[in-house]
Parts: sequence; structure tokens; C-alpha cells
Amino acid sequence: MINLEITDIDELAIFGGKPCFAEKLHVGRPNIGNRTRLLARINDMLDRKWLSNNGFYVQEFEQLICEKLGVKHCIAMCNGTIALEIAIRATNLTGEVIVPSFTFIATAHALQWQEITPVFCDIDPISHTLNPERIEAMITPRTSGIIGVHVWGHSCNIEAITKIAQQHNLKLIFDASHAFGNSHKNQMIGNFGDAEVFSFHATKFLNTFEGGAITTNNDELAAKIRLMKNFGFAGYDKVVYVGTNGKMSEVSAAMGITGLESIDDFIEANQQNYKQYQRELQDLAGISLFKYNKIDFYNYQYIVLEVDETTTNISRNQIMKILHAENVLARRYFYPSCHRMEPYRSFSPHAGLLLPETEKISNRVLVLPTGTSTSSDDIYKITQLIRFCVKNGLEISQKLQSKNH
Ligand code: T4K
Repeated sequence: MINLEITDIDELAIFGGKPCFAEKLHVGRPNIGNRTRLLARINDMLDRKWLSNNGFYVQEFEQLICEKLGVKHCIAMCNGTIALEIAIRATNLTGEVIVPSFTFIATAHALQWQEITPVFCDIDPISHTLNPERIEAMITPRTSGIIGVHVWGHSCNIEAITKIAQQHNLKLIFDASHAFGNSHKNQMIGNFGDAEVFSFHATKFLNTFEGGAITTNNDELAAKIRLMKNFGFAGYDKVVYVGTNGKMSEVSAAMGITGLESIDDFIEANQQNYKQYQRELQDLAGISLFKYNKIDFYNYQYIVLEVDETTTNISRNQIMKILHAENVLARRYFYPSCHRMEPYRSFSPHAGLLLPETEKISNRVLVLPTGTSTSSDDIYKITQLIRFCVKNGLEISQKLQSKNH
């Protein structure tokens, strides 16, 4: 194990020292499966001369996902955002839809893109997902549905949200972009609500370069989604529905199938990384790592730190700046939260008054590098840097302020 050589705050890169890492360390480095098998699939795809439009590999990928998740239908798509848009349209959402503001902007945009108003609801401070106790107060006569987001792969309080949706006759979709391979009380994510939506973007635990999918156990809805993602074509020369182009390409599906073969290795690497971060930060006052329960499966795709500045004397933003200078590109997901981004900020400038936990959490979280390309030495150095920042919190913070950082 290497030692972190910084002993004095002036040795930090932000104050002119040499960065701890020669190369940039990214959050969201892609997990890549077996290259030989991927390239063999791509060669085969080229030989078949079939590159898109519900090809051989897309069908295999969808089948594998159905088997893995124990769900009836999987419709693969070109990305998670289009999948969300299609799920929203296929479930007839209109007017207003209740969503968390603490999510990637795509969740809100997928609604607004279709002139449906996202109504932001506060989150639970522990799970970072929709707080069911806050949902009913957001329902109006225009509300047509709820979209819960399994943030960091931690499932929403599915039972409570489903009950509210049923009582108020609302459609229910889950944005499961972070939750591929995860479970909720012995059932795989992908089986809940009217439909669930996955992202297989390059930065996701399982990636298809760009990609996404909708899963559902509803036959009628699945048939409609299939039409919608292919311009509404129900056969040659026959369009029966308004549709768009949401198709996944063959090369993406080949990447997805190859990734699925290595999924246990990805989880193992992520879990080991998570445990190491946990071990090395466990006794650091003011710093906590997002917790997962012990009952469910997780992909541990995100390492999420919460910084309590009242204890650390150094803010989340200051720690991030220091890490960036050291070439650790930690990210403030999801800051600012959706309600503070356009157009939502202009539409509803006071939304934050109803979102105290969202405001608090979005000012505290920092996402750190993990995945198959993050080594144990990297994690050791990152955690030592964070420990150094907290140990010297006041001094560093004052020096940063004096230099207008
Ligand atoms: N719903 C939720 C809850 C989501 O989190 C997302 C996506 C969606 C919906 C929409 O799904 P998609 O339409 O994207 O399928 C990144 C991802 O682009 C985005 O997919 C993801 N959520 C979000 C949480 O993170 P950015 O704006 O942070 O991306 P970017 O380009 O800054 O990349 C993140 C880090 O990954 C960087 O440090 C660079 C590194 N990276 C990125 C790529 C693309 C690599 O090392 N290699 C790569 O190939 O949004």
C-alpha cells in the first residue's frame, strides 16, 4: 500500500503542490466486459448485415434481461431518456406528474419535453428517494401519475408509493436508471409500478455505450411501447400509432450481452470498493457513506459521501475542489437539484420551500470514483486525502476563502 505523502496543507495541489494522481480519475468509468467476445459479436453482426431494427442481438439482450429480472417484457431502447419519454407517453401521463427533484435532470425533462409539468416532491433523508409522506400534499386535480426514482440503486418505498397511486388512481413509473440488478424485498427491480425504466449509458453499471430499456409485466402496455419505439409500425407499410425512433442498435445490444456475462465481476469489484471506502472512512466525524440495507441485492454503482460541514469545518464544495486539483473528479450528483435548474427554476422559483431535505442533501453529497477501473490504491489515496481535508478542515477552509476559492 502506498502512503499519501502530504503532511502540510501547502502541499495540496490546490495550493501549488503536485497532484496526487498523474491521470484524471473519473466517476463513471465504463465497466467493459470481455473484449474478445464483444469483438466476435460485432464481427458476427457485420457478417449478418443486420445493424438495427429489432435484430438478433437486441432480441437476445431483451430475453436475457427478462430472465435476469424475472419480468415478462423488456423493450430495449436507444437511451434511458427516450425510454422514460416513451414510458410516460405509453402510460398516458398528462397534466402534472409527481417526481423527486433530487434526480438527474432527464427524469424531469422527459416530462417537460411532452409539456407535462413535473411537480417536485421532497425526499427521505436516509434513502434519498421520494418521501411517501410528502406525496399526497402534492396531488391536484391535474395529477396523472408518480415517477419514483431508485436513486443510487436504493429502491423507493415501493409499497407506500404504490398504495398512494392506487388510492388516487394514478399511474406509477419507476426510473430505475441506477438500479439494474438490484432487488426490493426479494423481487428484482424492473417488476414494479406500471413500468420501470433503465439506463445503460456508458457510465452505468451495465452499459450498452448508449442505451436503456423499459420493463413491464403488462402485456398491453408492452405491445404499445414496442409500437411507439418504432414509429408506430405494426408491419410493412402499416402505421397504427404515433411513434418515435427509440430503437437500440445491434452494436449496443452486443455490448450489453457481453457486459451481462461479466455482471458478477462488476458487482464484486464495486462491492469491494464500497467496503474499502466504508472501512477507511468509518471513523471520520462529519463524513458518512450512503448506506444500503443487508436484505437486498445492489450493484454498488455509486459511492456517495455526505459531508456535514458543521462537523468537518470544511464544505462539500471545498472538498470537491481539493479533490479536483488532485485529479480526482468527484461529482456533486444531483446539485443543483432539478427545481433549481431551468426551466423549472423560472416556472416555480419558490419550489425549494417545499423541498427542505432535497436542498440539504444536494448540498452535502459527493460521488467518488468506483467501478472496475478504480484500484484499491486509488481508493486508499482518495480516502487519505479526504481524511487530511477533514483533519485540517478549518485551516484549509480559511486558506481557500482567503484565496477566493
Ligand atoms: N434518470 C436517471 C436517474 C439518471 O441518472 C440518468 C442518467 C437518466 C435518467 C438518463 O439516462 P440516459 O439517457 O443517460 O441513458 C452522467 C450520465 O451521462 C448520465 O447517463 C447519468 N444519468 C448521470 C448520472 O451521469 P454527466 O452529465 O455527469 O456525464 P459526464 O459526461 O460528465 O460523465 C460522467 C463521468 O463519467 C465523467 O467523469 C467522465 C466519465 N466518463 C463518461 C463517459 C461517457 C467516462 O469515463 N467514459 C465515458 O465514456 O451524466
